[in-house]
Amino acid sequence: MLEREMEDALNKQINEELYSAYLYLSMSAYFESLGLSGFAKWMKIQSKEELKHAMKFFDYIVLQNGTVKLLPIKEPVHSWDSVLRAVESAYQHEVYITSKIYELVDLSQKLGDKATENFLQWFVEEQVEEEKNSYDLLNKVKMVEKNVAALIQLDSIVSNRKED
Ligand code: OFO
Repeated sequence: MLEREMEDALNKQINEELYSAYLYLSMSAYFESLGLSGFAKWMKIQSKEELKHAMKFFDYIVLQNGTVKLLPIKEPVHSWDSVLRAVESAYQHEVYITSKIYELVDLSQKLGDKATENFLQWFVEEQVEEEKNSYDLLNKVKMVEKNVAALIQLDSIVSNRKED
């Protein structure tokens, strides 16, 4: 059974994850508009990951006999100044999401909600992975930033990302 405060916070996190999916889909569209189909694919896969994260929260609330409340998803940015700026925002977004997961852990501890604290451990680990993936991408883009030929080559490399 979830306390109301915990249920509300988990519902907000569903929204954060759905917004993440929206943001990465928007980045995918931006990369498509630049002709960078590899980056577009990477972001589309990331967007699908976020939907899975949202569904984990959804299913957990249901499992705990709580009520899922879907909130409005805010409009994401549609374009960025450069490839570098886009991947920088992807990384910063993951750091932000990590902070939201930590807030949920803090709340579960404050409420003595062991089940939710345990459930959130998957996300604590997942965020390490999420930050690393976007940080690696950011570093690669930094390396090739001013070299169009190298960027096109990188586009082909990142297109190898597979869905989990
Ligand atoms: Fe759901 O981890 Fe990224 O945002």
